[in-house]
Amino acid sequence: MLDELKKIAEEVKAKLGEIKDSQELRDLELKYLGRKGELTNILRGLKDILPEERAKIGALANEIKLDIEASLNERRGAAVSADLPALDLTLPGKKPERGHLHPVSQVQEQLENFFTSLGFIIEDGPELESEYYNFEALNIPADHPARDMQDTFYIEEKQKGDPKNRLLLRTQTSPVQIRAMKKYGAPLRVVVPGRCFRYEATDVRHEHTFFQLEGLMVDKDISVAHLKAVLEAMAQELYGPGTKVRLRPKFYPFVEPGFNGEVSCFMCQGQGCRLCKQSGWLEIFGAGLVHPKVLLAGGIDPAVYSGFAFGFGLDRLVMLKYGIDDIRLLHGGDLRFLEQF
Ligand code: FA5
Repeated sequence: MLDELKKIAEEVKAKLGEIKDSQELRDLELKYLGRKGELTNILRGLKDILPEERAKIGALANEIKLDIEASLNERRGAAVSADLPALDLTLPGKKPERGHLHPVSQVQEQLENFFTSLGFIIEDGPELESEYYNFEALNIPADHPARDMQDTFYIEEKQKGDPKNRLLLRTQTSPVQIRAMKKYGAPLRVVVPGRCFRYEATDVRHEHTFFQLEGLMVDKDISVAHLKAVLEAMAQELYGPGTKVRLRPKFYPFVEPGFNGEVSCFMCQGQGCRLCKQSGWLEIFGAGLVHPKVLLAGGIDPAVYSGFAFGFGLDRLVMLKYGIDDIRLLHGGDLRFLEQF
């Protein structure tokens, strides 16, 4: 038995030198000190040998066991580090992925900053709007043909009775003109960015869901000159100094007179190119002087106050800015597209 013990001690010593990782270390520990390990068996067998030999062999066996345990513990740290992959400090780090604002939000933010610098406040309105605010209050009665231009999604259960209670998805941000006038009175300077909806057959320039930005200024003696000055400053903020604005007559029931607003093409500086279809001008907004009936609906006396209003599609501005030829890409959710901005 003494020989056996010595043999075990020598074997363990030799094998410890060859250990490469913590798995091998665990195997070695089990082989000798495990429940059925070789040394454990010898210690268990001590009870069957003569008492005079038992003390001597027992002492040696215990000594060897403690020795092995100490050596195993000594090797443990090195074995665990061997498990870890080599650390290469020269490898490039992993860049955490970061999101960014949607291009429509970027342009919206730029315009909000611009208009607040001119003293405009920013107002929100409900996307689920009443028929009254979306149409009636804006001088578009139920039988008016202008409603055909802005067909929308109606909420079925809410189609009876007073138009103030009938609900639809708003087709424009203009209803917030009325809400803002009622809330703040005159004088007033407000811009309203927001989501709008129309019952459209979608194509490269039309979406059923898109964004507009509305502007409204009400004060004494407001004229088309004020409108043009503000729009020109905005166009220069968007497209650079030297950008010009031209207003051409267009009918909107809630303004009188009404205009189709164009800016000189920023690609060709008005010379004519593919973007402006050789005209030198880009059509970007609807505008006009607020109709007296609209001021009245907002609780403002048209004999004392006048105002201008404008509205444009933020998606279209983004399309122009980046040369995007299909509006449906903007809200299609394809990150390969969005990551370019
Ligand atoms: C209006 O919505 C008026 N409320 C604008 C206005 C405000 C005029 C204040 C006068 C005074 P219009 O229907 O033309 O007007 O739409 C304005 C802009 O919204 C369009 O020039 C376009 O840029 C955008 N737009 C309209 N329909 C869609 C659509 N289906 N998809 C994407 N953009 C659209």
